Amino acid sequence: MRKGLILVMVLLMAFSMSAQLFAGGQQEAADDEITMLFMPGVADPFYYVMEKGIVAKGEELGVNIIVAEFPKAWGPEVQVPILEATVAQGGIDMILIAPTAIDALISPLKKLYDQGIEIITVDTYLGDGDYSKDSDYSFPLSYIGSDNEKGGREMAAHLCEMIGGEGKVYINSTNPDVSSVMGRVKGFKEGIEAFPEVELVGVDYNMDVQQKATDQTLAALQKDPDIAGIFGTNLYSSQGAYQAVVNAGLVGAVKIATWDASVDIINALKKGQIDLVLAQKPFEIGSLAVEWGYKFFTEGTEIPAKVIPGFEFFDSENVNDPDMEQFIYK
Ligand code: T6T
Repeated sequence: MRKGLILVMVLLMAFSMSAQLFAGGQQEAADDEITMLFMPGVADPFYYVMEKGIVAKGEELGVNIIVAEFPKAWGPEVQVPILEATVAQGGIDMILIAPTAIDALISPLKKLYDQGIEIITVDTYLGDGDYSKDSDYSFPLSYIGSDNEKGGREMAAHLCEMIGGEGKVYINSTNPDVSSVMGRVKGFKEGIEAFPEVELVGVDYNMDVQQKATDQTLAALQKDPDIAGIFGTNLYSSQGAYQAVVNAGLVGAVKIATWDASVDIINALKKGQIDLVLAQKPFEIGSLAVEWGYKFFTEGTEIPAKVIPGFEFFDSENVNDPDMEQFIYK
């Protein structure tokens, strides 16, 4: 049924292209245009850069891009109403969405999929992210985003080395039910296993509220004054955590490894308030999502179940390198 629909779309596009040639290259009729909706996770620099990648690729390929209102806070209760209201306006062929929870988005997205709308999840995924196996969340075409577990493992190795292979470490994270940060925490825990003298004293969840991340990190530092290393798993966790270390007067004494390259975080790295930053590639993630979606509609190409762009590390040695500038979320 759905395959039939795609075939009709491919045929329509082919017909429209040949009609254009015949008519001397006139503009394609608007109703043949592919329309994709971008539904970000929250209003933050990471998703603003992803939007840029989506819009740029959309312009290049002639895909009509609709960008939903950016949710002001993290969570399905904010994201789902925006998603449903935007889709209700009609005309959407594909949704590129960062689901704000692994479970709560399954049913709302399945409903839209059953109406004939294709889904790609970007940055975060549903369930365990394996859309190739039979499950109630196998309907998205692909997950396009970072390998968070790998990043978590690498952050752990770097942080453990920075603290000399021994001591207490602490994690500040966003929500316990979001695939991206779940993967980062899991990878980090796996990574520190190689360092038997390193002890993880706790993980706090700030629900993507920076002030809460600061308060939690300060409390953790009061409880365990000998914490030697901190891992911030996303932008607001990282900004909140390093701020706590600054407020506590512990810059230099506590090593900080952070995820996401906001301008604030990079400036803190330049000032020596942060030691290591993992930069994801939100522009590339967005651009790839549009490109794969376009190929799916126009050529019937099967999209790989996972498309994983890499990431980059900033440290004090390369932070002023002009080649690294492109990885700052601006
Ligand atoms: O770290 C990114 C994103 O990958 C994550 O899923 C949610 O937080 C960010 O948007 C940064 O704030």
